[in-house]
Amino acid sequence: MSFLKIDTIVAISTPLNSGAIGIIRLSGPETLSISQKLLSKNQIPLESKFLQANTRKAIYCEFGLETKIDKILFIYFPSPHSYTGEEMGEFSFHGNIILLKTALQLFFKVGARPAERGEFTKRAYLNGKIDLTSAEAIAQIIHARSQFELELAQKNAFGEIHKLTSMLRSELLNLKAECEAEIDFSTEDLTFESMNERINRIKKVSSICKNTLDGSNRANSLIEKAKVVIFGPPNAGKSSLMNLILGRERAIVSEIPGTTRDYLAEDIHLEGLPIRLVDTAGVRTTSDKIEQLGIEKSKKEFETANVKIVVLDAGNSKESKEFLVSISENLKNSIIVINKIDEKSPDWNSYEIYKFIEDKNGKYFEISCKTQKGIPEFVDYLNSNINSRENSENLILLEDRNKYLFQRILDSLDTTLHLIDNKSPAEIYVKEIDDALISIGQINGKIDTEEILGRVFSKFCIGK
Ligand SMILES: Nc1nc2c(ncn2[C@@H]2O[C@H](COP(=O)(O)OP(=O)(O)O)[C@@H](O)[C@H]2O)c(=O)[nH]1
Ligand SMILES: [Mg+2]
Repeated sequence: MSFLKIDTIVAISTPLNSGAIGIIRLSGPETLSISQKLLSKNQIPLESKFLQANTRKAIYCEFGLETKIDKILFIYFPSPHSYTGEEMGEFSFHGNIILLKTALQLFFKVGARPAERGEFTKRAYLNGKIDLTSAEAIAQIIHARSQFELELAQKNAFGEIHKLTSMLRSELLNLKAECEAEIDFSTEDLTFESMNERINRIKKVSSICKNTLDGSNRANSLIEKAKVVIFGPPNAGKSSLMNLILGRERAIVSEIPGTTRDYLAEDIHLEGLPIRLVDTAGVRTTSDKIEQLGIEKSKKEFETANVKIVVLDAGNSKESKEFLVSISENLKNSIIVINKIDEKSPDWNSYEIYKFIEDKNGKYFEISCKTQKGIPEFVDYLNSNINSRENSENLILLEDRNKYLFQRILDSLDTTLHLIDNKSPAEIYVKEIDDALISIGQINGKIDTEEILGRVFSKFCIGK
């Protein structure tokens, strides 16, 4: 039995702006008595018998102390059948922030205290409703900035990391049991075969940890905005292509070369992934100082791009070939777009442009921004190039805390292998296996410290 007094906490759980409804959550042992002080129907206070008879049902009632401030829906969740596992109340007000803040003051007046960041979820964890990785997944869902990131967060919420660590844990426990049996009972050395088996088992766990860390690094690099840069000579149709991808007239398109003198960037989503699309100034020799600066900046953008698109003018064979030669080192990682195919120059073939691109392992598309020819194929390719690049099945979203712990497990296992290699006895390396098990426990929150909890739950918003 615990003698610690648990506070009853309250917070606004919906975003702090106006909406159809705004929800206030209340959790803790005083939930029923606090709710009763604030709720009434036709000015008659609601009785606790009534509330207890109507658990988890929406009750339409009035809210306020002497003065009623709103008509609301109230739901009472008795312990342990609530988000936190405690007694809880959910109050759906009209979604006005001044109203919600006034209501919050009334809760404080009758004995609730403001919840800290993530305190509801922390209580859910402490009451065994969710493990730590699921709690983290809730924060990841709330903060996901793209469809892709959301999907990874959802996998975690459905237990991806939990499954992984449970599997690793059982492998390591087997290994530990085996070592301990050897320490306790064996007078003879292990056979070569069983030692080999042990080493393989450790290597297997190691490689799972390594793959997990790799998958998380790749996921992060996909979540970070990919920079897609459109580059090329002036007047080739770079800005036209930018506008086509964006689906609106963002960049100025004109027949005057040098119209785009600086680079233009727009943040968009392609196939659920966030990208930064950049249109640049056409590269040419010019005496215009400002245009020169713009060209320099554009070149830098191109150099640092994750996806490089080079636009050429099919009506201008000589310039196109010269441009390709000038970027030949970048050709194999660029998508070459030959635009204005509706005005293809008669001498195009004599410049052997396709051969030049193929020799350098480049990929090209013939399009026309004017007639839209070839655009769907190009956009499909661009999408698949951005999504690349990879099967999201092997990707995983890990908090820094968990990355650190997976690395710790890996380090312990490396040390174990090293010790075995040096013929150390099981007494020595079983301690490393113990360390690895502790790290796994910290990932799941089976072994908790206040410090870990503080770090995990501070990422939440108030009211979660
Ligand atoms: N015929 C033809 N003209 C185009 C095509 N794409 C763009 N243009 C024209 O080429 C000129 C330059 O286009 P713009 O997008 O400003 O080129 P940028 O300088 O590379 O950004 C404009 O007059 C466009 O209307 C195309 O596919 N066919
Ligand atoms: Mg332009």
